[in-house]
Amino acid sequence: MFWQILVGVLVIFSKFGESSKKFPIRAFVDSSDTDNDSAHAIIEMLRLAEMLHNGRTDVDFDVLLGTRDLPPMEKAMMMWNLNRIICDEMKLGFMIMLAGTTFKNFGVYEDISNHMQMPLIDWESPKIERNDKNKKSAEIPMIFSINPPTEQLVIDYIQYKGWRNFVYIHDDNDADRRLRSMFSYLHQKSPNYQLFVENYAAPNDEEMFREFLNQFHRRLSTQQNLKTNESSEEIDEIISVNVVVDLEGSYRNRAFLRALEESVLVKREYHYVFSNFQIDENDLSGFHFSLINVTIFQVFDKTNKKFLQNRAEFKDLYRGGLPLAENIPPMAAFAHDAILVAAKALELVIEDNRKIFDNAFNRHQLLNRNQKGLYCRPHEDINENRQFETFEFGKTIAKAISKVVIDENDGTLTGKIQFDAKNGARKNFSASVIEIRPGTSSLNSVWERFRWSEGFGFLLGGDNHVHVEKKKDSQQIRKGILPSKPWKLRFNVVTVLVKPFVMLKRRNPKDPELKGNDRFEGYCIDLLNLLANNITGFHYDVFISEGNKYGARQADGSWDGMLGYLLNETADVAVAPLTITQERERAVDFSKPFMTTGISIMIKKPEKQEFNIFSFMEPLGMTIWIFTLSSYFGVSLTIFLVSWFSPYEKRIEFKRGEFTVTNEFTLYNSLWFTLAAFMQQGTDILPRAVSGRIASSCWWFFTLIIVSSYTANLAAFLTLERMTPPIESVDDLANQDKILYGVVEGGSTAAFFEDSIVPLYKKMWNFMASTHQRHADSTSGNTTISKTFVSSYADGIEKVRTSKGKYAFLLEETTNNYESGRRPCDTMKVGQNLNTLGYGIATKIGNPLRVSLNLAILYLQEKGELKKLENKWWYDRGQCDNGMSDGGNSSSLNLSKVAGIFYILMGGMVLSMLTALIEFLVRKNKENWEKEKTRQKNIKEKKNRVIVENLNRKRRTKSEEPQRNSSFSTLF
Ligand code: CWD
Repeated sequence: MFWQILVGVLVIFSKFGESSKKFPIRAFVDSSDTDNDSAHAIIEMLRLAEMLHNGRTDVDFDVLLGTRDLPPMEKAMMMWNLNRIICDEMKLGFMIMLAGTTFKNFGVYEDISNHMQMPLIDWESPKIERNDKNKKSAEIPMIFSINPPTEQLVIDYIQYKGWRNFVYIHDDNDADRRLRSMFSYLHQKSPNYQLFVENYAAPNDEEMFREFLNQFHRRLSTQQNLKTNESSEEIDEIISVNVVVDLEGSYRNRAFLRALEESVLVKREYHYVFSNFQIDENDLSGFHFSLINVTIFQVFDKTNKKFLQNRAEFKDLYRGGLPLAENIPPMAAFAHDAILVAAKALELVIEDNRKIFDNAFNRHQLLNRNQKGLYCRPHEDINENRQFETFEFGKTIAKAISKVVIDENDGTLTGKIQFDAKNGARKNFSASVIEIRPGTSSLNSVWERFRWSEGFGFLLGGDNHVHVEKKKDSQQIRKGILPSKPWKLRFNVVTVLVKPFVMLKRRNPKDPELKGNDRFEGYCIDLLNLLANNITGFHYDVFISEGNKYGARQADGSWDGMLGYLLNETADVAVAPLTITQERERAVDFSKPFMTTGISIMIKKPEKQEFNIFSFMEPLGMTIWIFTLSSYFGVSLTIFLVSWFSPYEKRIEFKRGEFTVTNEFTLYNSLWFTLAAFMQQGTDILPRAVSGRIASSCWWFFTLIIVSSYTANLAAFLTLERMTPPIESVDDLANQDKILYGVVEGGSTAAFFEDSIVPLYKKMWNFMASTHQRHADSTSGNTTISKTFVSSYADGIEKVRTSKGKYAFLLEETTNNYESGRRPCDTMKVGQNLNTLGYGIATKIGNPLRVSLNLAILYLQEKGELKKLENKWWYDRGQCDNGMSDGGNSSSLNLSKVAGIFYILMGGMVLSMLTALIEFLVRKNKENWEKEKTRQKNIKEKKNRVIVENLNRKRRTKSEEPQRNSSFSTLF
């Protein structure tokens, strides 16, 4: 290897050292319009071709390739900048200019080339014929295109396919001319062939291609639907849409192809023809073509032996230099051939006149009419007196280029190269046509290649060329895959009955029996409808999986349920809440998820808080009330006792002329004082002794806390209808054993817990298994714990409803939410989901329908259709008020909760009035009694007085009988 490299290097050095002629040519490589890889590959291929030529021993000159990288240029300044760059290069002198022009910069190259008579070999744009009025028809063109024009090929292809109309998507730049050229060729060839074209200009910004295609496809779909509705006979005809994409530059073509891949509503009947030689097979990798027919044209033959050998040598020589691009874009192949054409043209010039360039060089510096270099803008040059001079040898070289005929044997990569002497376009070239269409029996698309040769048309085996119109497609229709006439086929869709995904429609017994797909309704049924609207040919019959089984792997490796149907090809598609799991993914293909969910907990809704007229008491528990009441009496008694004992509590009062010792804190007053304090009121008596004050302060502090706690709780309690669930998260559930929980036996939820490595879920699985086990033992009469695993979701939900809050069920959120919104509205979801799951549509591995399903699902998702469906089946039809009571806003404080305080108030008032009455009566009674007592007393006194008077009288009468009277008076 070392020797090889050494020899190679020596060859190159010896060539430089030789005094052989070196003819400078200049390539302008624009990396702003191509990606970096492409620019790199172009430079590499230019160098490769230079080496190929310079390695030839049968010519005595080398080409000296100089490459000039063009920096990105602002559109407005492009003309000026590019012109300056090219002219600067020209001052150094070169004999042929090479460039990959674009529509934007072609004018600059064209001007310089024509005015300076500098031949330009263009590797990018197919020859663009200008209406140059100054140009005489016999004049040799200065510009030659390696990239062949495809107008004839496109027309031959259209005729070969028998298309009568096509859509032309173009860049707008040169579309008219190209179309004219196509139709003039068609007219020449088949004057009676009727061909209609519809024009669309592609957006300038490649980022907009996707949006453009979406709109385009939507429009075509509408047109197609209208056509199909107009005539039912047309149903047997494929209404194909043929699109010729004519974009400039590999970058735009590739971007378009990418957008096409991402575009929704792409249908199988669309046929896209990329009419430029801009797309390489490598660009197609990763593109499935499961829905779309694509045709590309190719002139680059990568299998060219000479090229491969040359490339291998080049690799060795340049090891350590530029890394070789793996992917050679077609433009790089054209650039490669441009060098070979330039070299061949120079060879022809020398062959014609060996001495022509003898005086054209001074120490490898090109002289133009004996002056160094070429000047585009002599007036700006240092030598202002210099005349404007065209390139002395330009016309000669251009003439030689027009005569060049080289092919693969000369090392070309794009076949035979020859130019039209009138306009410099390539002629007599051959191309491969690669037709790619969706596979009918597998995911792999079908590739078909055939050759086309200019002037001959399509070559099918030997030299037979085909001008016949294509026969009708007679492909076999096979079940389970997209057929060539899609509407002939009905797909079998398997599903399961699960609310609200798929349900049997209810009907009146009098109504006729429902048949086929009409028997079902639900989210999945609506989804299928949407899919059918978006995927052409997707017509289906729904059936239910036996035993309503989703699909689980059996001990022998086989699958039951829906997966089983897919695998034995009874069903083509499974549309159901089927979780995408890695185990299932190994057995079938899943679409992108159409819904995401997760395992969640379902519990019985806790009883709603009942309010009564004494609800205002509920902020404090009954024990607190009892303790408070006891404290009230206890504190009152304490205050009474300490006041009674304490001498400081006694007051000395002067009343009615005498001193008395009093204590205000009687038992009655003590009770009144503590009550007033509890009610946050004051009284006119306050303790004076320290002991009484201590007791009072403690009571005040106690009442402060109790009353503020009560106030705080009261607001929250009375304004919220609390339904505090016994558990609020999975941790709550796992860390208790009062409430049992379970899953569906053998389901994907059970598998989640069983296979989980998360300690919490493992613990839950063990709990479920152990409680279930204990149930099994209960048959022997040991335990009565109920069964935790259930056999269906319906059983699990029923169990939650009937277990009085002692059973929680773990199931997917979708069902949980649905059931929580259904009558009797007695279940609810608590906590976050335990995981994230996706439901996907399953197809048998390799079924190309998957790609269409993916696109359609993403489309429906992006348009919000899936969300709409979810709302329709979950929330719009909900039967529960989710906490909002019929009577209005539950958070308002209504009378029913606080009526008790009004009753107490009224009771208090009535009691007070009664008390007042009693007080009045008691008082009255007392007064009457006292009056009576006084009257009695008076009567008694009166009686006594009468007796005394009688006595006195008697005495007096005696004393009037002198002795008796005086003795009576002495007695008193
Ligand atoms: N499945 C489930 O396990 N729980 C559910 O609530 C519903 Cl709707 C379905 C089945 C699961 N998705 C599976 O694919 O096995």
